[in-house]
Amino acid sequence: MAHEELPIPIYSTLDPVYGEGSSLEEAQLRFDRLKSRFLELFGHEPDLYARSPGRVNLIGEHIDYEGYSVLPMAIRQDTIVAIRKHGEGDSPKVLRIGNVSEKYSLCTYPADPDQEIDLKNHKWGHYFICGYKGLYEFARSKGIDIGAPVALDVVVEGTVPTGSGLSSSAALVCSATIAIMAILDKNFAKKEIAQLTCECERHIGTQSGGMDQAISIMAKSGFAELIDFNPIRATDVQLPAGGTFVIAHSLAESQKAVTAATNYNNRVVECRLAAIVLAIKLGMKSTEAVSTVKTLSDVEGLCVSFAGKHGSSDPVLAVKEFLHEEPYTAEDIEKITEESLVSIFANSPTSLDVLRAAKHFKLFQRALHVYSEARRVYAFRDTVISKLSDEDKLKKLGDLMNESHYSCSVLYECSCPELEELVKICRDNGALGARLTGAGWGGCVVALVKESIVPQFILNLKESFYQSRIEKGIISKNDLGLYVFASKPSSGAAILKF
Ligand code: NG1
Ligand code: MG
Repeated sequence: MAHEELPIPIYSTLDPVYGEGSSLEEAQLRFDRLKSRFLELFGHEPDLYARSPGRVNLIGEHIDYEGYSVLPMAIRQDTIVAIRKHGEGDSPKVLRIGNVSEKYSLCTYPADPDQEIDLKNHKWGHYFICGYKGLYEFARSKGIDIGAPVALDVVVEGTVPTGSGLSSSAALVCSATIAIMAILDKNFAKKEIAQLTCECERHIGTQSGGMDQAISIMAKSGFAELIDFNPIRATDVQLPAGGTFVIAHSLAESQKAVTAATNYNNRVVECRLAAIVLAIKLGMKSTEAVSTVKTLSDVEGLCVSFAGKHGSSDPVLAVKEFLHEEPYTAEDIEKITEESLVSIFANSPTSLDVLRAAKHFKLFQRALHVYSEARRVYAFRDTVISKLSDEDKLKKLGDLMNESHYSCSVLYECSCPELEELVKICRDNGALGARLTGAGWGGCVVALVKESIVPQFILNLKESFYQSRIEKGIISKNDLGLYVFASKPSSGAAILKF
């Protein structure tokens, strides 16, 4: 059976997830701490645990929500959720969500899957509620009885750095969803959980694609995955020997849930507008384009038939022919769509926030990024499976990563000065390729480095990038290992019952 059809694995020991030796001992300590925190907060032990990893995206940035495939791998850092269910008769029916870290105070919510999430008042516990709502919505839509809501006690512990582009949010949403599913005695196919967690994380107000949840749920140890959407599917990608991915934090934190209207959601809206304008220019009626075209991948078919006349099936050609580089004003676009932007996005409050905040829209640049980045993902996969030597493969993968970064930085404008500095330092110190990873505007860089130079490479990064930040007191020397580390592809979500 394809692995996306399988349910989430259930283990009774830690080693299938955390391996042996020091990493197993470290994991044991985390579970011990989680259990004592649970006892301290709620006076009981948890019934079970669920864990889900963060991820690093190797290539394919800001294209998942446009329907294009991406190529991430899971990292060993993960989020663990400990959970206990109350009896049906117990009252009051509340969800109490605690954390091992003192940074995150106890959050309490009603045990009501229909509650609205208060977006104006952002709390860390909201991510748990995304999973909670998502699971009930999924069960309802499939006619599956998961019983009446009961009170739940929960404690979370996580090692994925937040706001770093490594998907701490998806790790929390996925581990929460799986923990709730398991405590209700259910288990669904991975592809169903990947789909429902992707949809439910949107309750937080970002119009995200499904990459993070898909990889967190479906990852396999030792492989990166090519993730396709509609329907969600994961194909193992075995990376060439001799190369290692090093992850380094720029120390600029990107608070996506808070900056959505000008950053993340803004780009989603720009892509939608680019897609509608392209569809109209390619001959679709404006009313039809506005009502049916949702993503740039929706218009690829039209682009191909246009480009076919030129002997090439590249949507980039259509972008260059029909969109202009100068930013579009709302009025420019409305002349083409024959409908106001406010009415096009009337059903999406978060898009209306974008319209209020935007001065203009860079349709040409955003569309060019998306179509060219989508191509690079396949070029990356084709390189991996090609007959080239491992050395040549690594060089080519590095080049593709560099091109991806350029496109993110110049066309998509989701970089920042700290990321630019760190990417340059990586390349100057021998990385075959380096790029921002995840949404950007802060967070991490991923660099492809020859295995033989990894220790020296990390030392050089510490000297050229982190040392001055340690001296300024921005980070402590003891925490360096949290900010720069080599990573191997790790395994996906699991349920743990001891
Ligand atoms: P981050 O912000 O790195 O978790 C986000 C989106 C992804 C994808 C990337 C950009 C969420 C949950 N995730 O990731 O779906 O669009 O940005 O490629 O919003
Ligand atoms: Mg996230």
